Amino acid sequence: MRSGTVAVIGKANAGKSTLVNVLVGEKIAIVSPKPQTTRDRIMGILTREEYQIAFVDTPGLFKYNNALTELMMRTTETASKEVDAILFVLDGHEGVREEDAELIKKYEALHVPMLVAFTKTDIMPKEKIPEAAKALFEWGVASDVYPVSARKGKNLKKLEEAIVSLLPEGEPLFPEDVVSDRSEKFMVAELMREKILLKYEKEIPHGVAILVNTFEKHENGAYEISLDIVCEKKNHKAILIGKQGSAIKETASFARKDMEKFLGAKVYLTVFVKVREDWRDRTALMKEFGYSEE
Ligand SMILES: Nc1nc2c(ncn2[C@@H]2O[C@H](COP(=O)(O)OP(=O)(O)OP(=O)(O)O)[C@@H](O)[C@H]2O)c(=O)[nH]1
Ligand SMILES: [Mg+2]
Repeated sequence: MRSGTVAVIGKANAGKSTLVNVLVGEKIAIVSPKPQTTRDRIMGILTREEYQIAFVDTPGLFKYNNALTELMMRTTETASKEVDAILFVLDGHEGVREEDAELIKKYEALHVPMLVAFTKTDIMPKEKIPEAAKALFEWGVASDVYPVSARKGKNLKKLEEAIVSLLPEGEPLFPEDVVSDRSEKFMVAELMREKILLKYEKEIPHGVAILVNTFEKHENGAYEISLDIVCEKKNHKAILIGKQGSAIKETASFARKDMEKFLGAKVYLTVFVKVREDWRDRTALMKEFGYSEE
């Protein structure tokens, strides 16, 4: 039996969380077209008869501009050093540059077994794929490059097999029915944040934190969930709520449907929008909202 942990690393928006979700076969991490969607390390565990891969999804690499993103980058750095292997995810359709190769080589220098997943190949011209792999090689990247499409499920079996070959022999680290190291309550907060990322523009979603105050399962199986959507500016609050609450109603309803799908039960959701001025630069508030060094 092979078993181990694999850090999934790459620039923000590269497609890491999408890839982890597809490989595990369940929604472990939220996904959006905006960079910096993932804020925590989240484990997604794939168990098969002959192996277990514990993927560690990480916040995408991004120049930081506040205490929260700085913490996110530290989270990613730590994750890359505590694993059996690294899966570096590169957005294929963005086109590769020498700086990508330099970044990959920085992780190769950690001397952890590593592979490169060259993803989103479904939205790039086919002939560009070998060209990109060759360019990476010429810039000195030593890791094997696997072109894949998470969206179309292309080449994933090959990638999975290659990942397994990097893992040590050993017993599974997690019971076979466990797919994530995160709680249902955490995922519910993340689903709320995902809908905000999808519905609002610019800085607003990046300045939002979700605080779940009530998470209760009633005897009839339904969940009662109450949460705060904390934003960092008064004018953000107004936009989040919208005219007569129309925007927030729509967003909450969108989130509730996904929570019901995830929990497999009816959800009664109450949301409040609050302001905590510039909380992303205030470590005490960050900690209160769940963002601190573990
Ligand atoms: N066409 C296409 N789009 C993809 C693919 N994989 C991911 N995407 C899209 O790329 C965007 C970013 O995906 P994420 O999985 O959130 O990226 P990430 O690397 O986790 O981003 P951060 O968490 O912000 O670092 C989303 O809009 C995805 O739907 C793919 O294989 N093909
Ligand atoms: Mg992500």
